Amino acid sequence: MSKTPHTGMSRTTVAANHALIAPESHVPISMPTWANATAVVLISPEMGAKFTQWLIRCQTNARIDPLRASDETFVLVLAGEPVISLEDESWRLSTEDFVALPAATSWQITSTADADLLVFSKPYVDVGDAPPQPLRGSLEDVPAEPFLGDPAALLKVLLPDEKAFDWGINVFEFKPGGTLPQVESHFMEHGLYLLAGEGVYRLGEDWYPVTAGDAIWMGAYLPQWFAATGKHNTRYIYYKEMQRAPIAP
Ligand code: UGY
Ligand code: MN
Repeated sequence: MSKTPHTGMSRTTVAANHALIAPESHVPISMPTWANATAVVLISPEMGAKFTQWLIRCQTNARIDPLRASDETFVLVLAGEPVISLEDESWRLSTEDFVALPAATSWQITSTADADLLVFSKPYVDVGDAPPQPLRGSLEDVPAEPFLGDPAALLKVLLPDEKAFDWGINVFEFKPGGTLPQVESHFMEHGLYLLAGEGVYRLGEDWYPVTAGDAIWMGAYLPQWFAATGKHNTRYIYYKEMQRAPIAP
């Protein structure tokens, strides 16, 4: 049987303050308390980030639970129909539904069939107020607003911009030719996952062709800019710190 020869080429790049992880580099790992599910750790403190971004693949009878009580967790369903069970309720989710699960909350995700989850997790930065409640939504229900007035760059803000939430998770949708309006540089990090489309991402002094399924880490102050190419809209979901000073609390 013939096998395509491997060329040793990949778009995956890991630098001191940014990374691009392309799908051909994924290596799954099991977790000690999970069943029938594997994780590709796309971004983690091991590369210099202060958060973790995961691609979790569930098989039949999958079960996932929190790995660290101090971490809050955001889950976007990429495919499948998993169920999330909280202390006194459970929610059946479908593709493009999301949940935000506070730290120190007991929860479990189960799936009777294949499901793919994109997950962000990080230690919650408590500033002494009541922590957020578990939150659920669906991407289609979140209004898309022109970013800085630009109708070619539409932004969906998935979490409330309130002090209980120390992070923001947003979805950007760019029309072909749409761009970020400025080369940004800010103390907040980003973890990003391209849901659809393609484009060119400037990360520091390098420009990378990127496409659906790519993950990107942007460290603090990394100059960043994006231009959407291709004939269809490009969408990415990303994490950033919110509502906290650079050294918090
Ligand atoms: O919210 C942001 O900082 C966003 N505009 N950055 C990005 O998309 N790279
Ligand atoms: Mn940014």
